[in-house]
Amino acid sequence: MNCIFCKIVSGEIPSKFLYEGERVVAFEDLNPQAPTHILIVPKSHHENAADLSLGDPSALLEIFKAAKQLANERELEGYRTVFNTGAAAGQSVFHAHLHLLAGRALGWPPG
Ligand code: DGP
Repeated sequence: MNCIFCKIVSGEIPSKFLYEGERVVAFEDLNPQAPTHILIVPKSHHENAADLSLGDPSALLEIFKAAKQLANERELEGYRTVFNTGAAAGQSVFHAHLHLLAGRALGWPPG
């Protein structure tokens, strides 16, 4: 399988991990949409968050634990967490990942 996030998780593509736990890693988004834009990624490969919830629910819990830890470390006042699911919703990497966004006013409804 030619999955870019599997290659980052395995170390085949070197990355600086901002968080590493038993089932999850986090690293900066290549194309940041806010001053803080971190991707929180399960080590196991699942196409999207819903599949992850069935295949590796512990990883889904750890993703939100990592989000809280990263937000606390950065003393973020508030932050947004997003799972894009499907190309129509903007998903471009089909390995589940949570976007953690902060550091600017985040409009609602989202674009
Ligand atoms: P999504 O569009 O929700 O599937 O988000 C995928 C994100 O992944 C997008 O914001 C850009 C980021 N991205 C894609 N390739 C790489 C990469 O090789 N390294 C890093 N750090 N981020 C990447």
